[in-house]
Amino acid sequence: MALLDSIREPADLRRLPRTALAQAAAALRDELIARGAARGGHFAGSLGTVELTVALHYVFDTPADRLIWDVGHQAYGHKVLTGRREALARIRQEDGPSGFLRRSESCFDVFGAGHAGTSVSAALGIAEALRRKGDASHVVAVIGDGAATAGMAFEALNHAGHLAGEAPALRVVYNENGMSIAPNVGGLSRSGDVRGYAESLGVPYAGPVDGHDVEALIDALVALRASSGPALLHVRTKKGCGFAPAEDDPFKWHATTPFDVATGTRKPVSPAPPTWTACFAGALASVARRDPRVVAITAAMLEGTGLATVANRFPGRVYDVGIAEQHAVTFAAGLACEGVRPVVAIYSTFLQRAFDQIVHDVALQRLPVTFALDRGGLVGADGKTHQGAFDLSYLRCIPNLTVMAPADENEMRHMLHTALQLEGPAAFRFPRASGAGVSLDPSPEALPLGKGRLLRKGGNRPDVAVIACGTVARAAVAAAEALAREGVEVAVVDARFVKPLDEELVCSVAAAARRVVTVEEGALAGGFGAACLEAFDRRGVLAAGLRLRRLGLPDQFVTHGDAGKQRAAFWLDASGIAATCRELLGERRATEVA
Ligand SMILES: Cc1ncc(C[n+]2csc(CCOP(=O)(O)OP(=O)(O)O)c2C)c(N)n1
Ligand SMILES: [Mg+2]
Repeated sequence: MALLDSIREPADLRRLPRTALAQAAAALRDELIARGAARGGHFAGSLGTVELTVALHYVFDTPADRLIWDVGHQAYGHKVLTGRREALARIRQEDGPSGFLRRSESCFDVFGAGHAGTSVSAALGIAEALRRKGDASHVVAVIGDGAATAGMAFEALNHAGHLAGEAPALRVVYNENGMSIAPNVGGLSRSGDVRGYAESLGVPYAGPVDGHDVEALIDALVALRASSGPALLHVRTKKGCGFAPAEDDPFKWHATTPFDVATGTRKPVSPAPPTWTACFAGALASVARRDPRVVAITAAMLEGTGLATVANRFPGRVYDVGIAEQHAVTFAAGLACEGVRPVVAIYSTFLQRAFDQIVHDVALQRLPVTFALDRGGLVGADGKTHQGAFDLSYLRCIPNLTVMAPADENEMRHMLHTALQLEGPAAFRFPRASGAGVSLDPSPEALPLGKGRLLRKGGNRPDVAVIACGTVARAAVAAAEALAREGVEVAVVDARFVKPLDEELVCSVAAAARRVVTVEEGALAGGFGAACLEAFDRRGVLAAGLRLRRLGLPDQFVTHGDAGKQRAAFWLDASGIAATCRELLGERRATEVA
């Protein structure tokens, strides 16, 4: 029987002779390479932690001992060893396991993750709770050098060092591979003085140990387990270890689409218009060329935000601050104080981290910082931790902030330009998707502030008005065209601005049609439709008998799966919008909508 077949859970691994563990690690690596080739997903991170995963589950009595991975992208091997080997064939798909960690998925996933830098805080809390209960189980956090650039990791270690005397026995494994997704950044990364880092915070240090030497790892982890009080073990690994293309270019192989194992060639993807990300990068490069005050900031997502191409063209004008979204925002605020025009490019989901920095450091002082939120809306395979569901709600409530959502990539170019003309802060959000492929105006213009545009008039007396925010405007037009063929006249508004909302336009269109559907790819609670509802209320349109439906994301965390299918399930595609209009017109629900 193949070795991996005999390991259904970590207890099986612990029954193996120590001499069989290197072989178990080799089998695990082959498994991860085969799975990655077949399905894609996060890749190089988990190849680097293969021996560490085997050694951790061998030395610690999981799940009684609590093993807490940071982020989760490097824990695919952990998933294999904890009974999810077959399930991994469906990872990140609707019916399969998450690409990160979830308490609901396995008792071995002690703490859910997806965002970086949480493991040490969570582990310290768990260790303290166990101490209070008199439970002597061990608690181990595994954090990468990239994740450790997050402020929370410093805060947690600092706290652990302070508690050292009363000692909840927190163990931290610090996995240094020189990489975040891109090459890692930071003074600690440069100096490599992990000992100084730990000891200066009062946490005893051990290491460094070769993270691909199972024997050495086991010895080091046994010593770590025996330590009293907090302790940090420094492990050195190679990201992508054991798969040559990933070792050579771990940046490219952080995540992958399916590929050929023999050659490392990725399966071709069908041609599509440039992504929103690429269009944003192009727009940013052109404003950077014209305006020397413009700089850009990323929090460890150089490639994901498209800023890598801008950095190549404009060396010294792009800052990668590490996984430090809070710092990114306040750093930008500081730059803006002195006349620099920073563009902060952060995914919708990660900017959640920096809410108070946006409020207290940027908006309150009206500093002209531009926020470009990529991955606004449904993100597909990354799932619950990464959905761009909340940005419109969490930005809309902040005074002084202009909030925009482009319907297509041409409009986004104008919005970036508009934001950079303003005296105060502004944000715009766009989705994880290919662009619409529209042609781009030769030079961007400043859009009139707080003005939407009527995309379709729907005759003199429309039957329904659809007021759309962002990319759903295109689906709204398609819905209106379908309804026109049925003799229903639909007006369509592209709101452009969530704030200041074009109240004049939305209220006049609503008053004329008396039936309104608002559409947004974001949380309904506090989002764009809620902004319209407030305007309708304030201006008496509601009281005059408006019939209103708001389409958006419900009050739940949306899991991983196909974003297109999810869009349809939430009625955010053309047929869902059309069906909602028919419903408002008193017809029965269209049967074609699931
Ligand atoms: C708050 C937050 N920002 C950004 C990311 C995106 N991200 C996922 S993994 C990763 C790099 C993590 O580096 P490290 O912990 O060293 O793991 P490695 O990939 O080197 O194994 C980043 C930036 C995230 N998950 N969370
Ligand atoms: Mg790393």
